[in-house]
This record gives sequence, C-alpha cells and structure tokens, in this order.
Amino acid sequence: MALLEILEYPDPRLRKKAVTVEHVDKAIRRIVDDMLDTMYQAPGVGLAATQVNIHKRIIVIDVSDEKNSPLCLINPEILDFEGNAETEEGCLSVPGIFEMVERPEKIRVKAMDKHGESFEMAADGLLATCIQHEIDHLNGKVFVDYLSNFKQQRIRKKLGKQHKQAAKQKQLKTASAR
Ligand code: GNR
Ligand code: NI
Repeated sequence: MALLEILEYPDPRLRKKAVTVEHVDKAIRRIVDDMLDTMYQAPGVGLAATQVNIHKRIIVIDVSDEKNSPLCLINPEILDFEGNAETEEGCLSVPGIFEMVERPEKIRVKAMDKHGESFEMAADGLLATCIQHEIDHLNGKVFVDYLSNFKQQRIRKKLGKQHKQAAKQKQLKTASAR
C-alpha cells in the first residue's frame, strides 16, 4: 500500500491533459491500488490520476457509505447524458472549498476496468456528478473553473493563505528539530 501526494490548486500540473492508457498491465493496476489507498485515506469519494501527478486516463471512485464499493474507470468516455442537477462539490485538490456546480443529471459511461475489460454503466446522483468531476480532472479542468471570476479569485486568495501558513508551520517544525 502506498499513499500518493495530492496536488493542490492552483498547481499548473492540474492543467495537464492525461493520455489514453494503451495496455492495462501490472504497472497500471499498481497505480489504481495506490490511488484507491490515497482516496480512502484522504478521505474522498473519487480521485483522478492527474491529482497525484500521474497523467494517464485513470479514475477511482467509491460513493458508498460503507466505503466497500471501489470503482475503477480507465479511459472513461461519456456516451450520453440527460437532465440537469445542481450539487455541492468539493475537491481534494481544493481543500476546504465547497460550491454548487450544475452538470448533467444522468450519464452513460464507457470505460475499462482494472483487468482491461471494457464495460458500460449508467449513473445518476452523486456517482454521476463524481464521474464528471473526475473526467474533468483528466482534461485539466477543476470544478472552480465553473465559478464566477470573483469566486475564483477569492478561492485562490484563501488557498494562498493556507499554503503560506502550512509552509510556516513546516519551517517551525524543522527549526525546532535542529
Ligand atoms: O471527495 C470528493 N467529494 C466530492 C463531492 C461532490 C462532488 C465531487 C466530489 S469529488 C471529491 C474528491 C475529488 O477531488 N476528486 O477529484
Ligand atoms: Ni477533484
């Protein structure tokens, strides 16, 4: 088991477009397992490889209450969508920020599982929101991109302060260890 470091907005690496996975091999399954560990530990209901600085089209999700339903989608593609739903979203790469985002309500998705088998599924509710949020990450998009410029600016300011504070704490810790 390995935990991966999660990039935080506005890190420019979150803007990279992930590439298609050509072969689902042992190395890919290792990434999937590490991403699941990282997602559960965070804790989050989803994680895209982009967020852990791996720019391949891999996402993991678990929206169950019991946290016993891991889902892995490799090269996910939205085939169809309908309706509209507004959901409060958060993101492990934008800690402490929660805002309403409007997206299609129901989707059909095609993807490969961790054995390289192709499958299709229908999703609605939080699962549909989450899949769309994760596919956005693979395309270099973060949920704050849907918000007004005013809100985006406020979020960057708040996270900038948090990052400064965290750096200061780290400095104090290493100073006292010397
Ligand atoms: O943990 C997460 N919760 C969440 C809530 C509403 C809509 C989307 C999400 S995904 C997020 C984890 C994350 O950042 N995935 O990229
Ligand atoms: Ni996210």
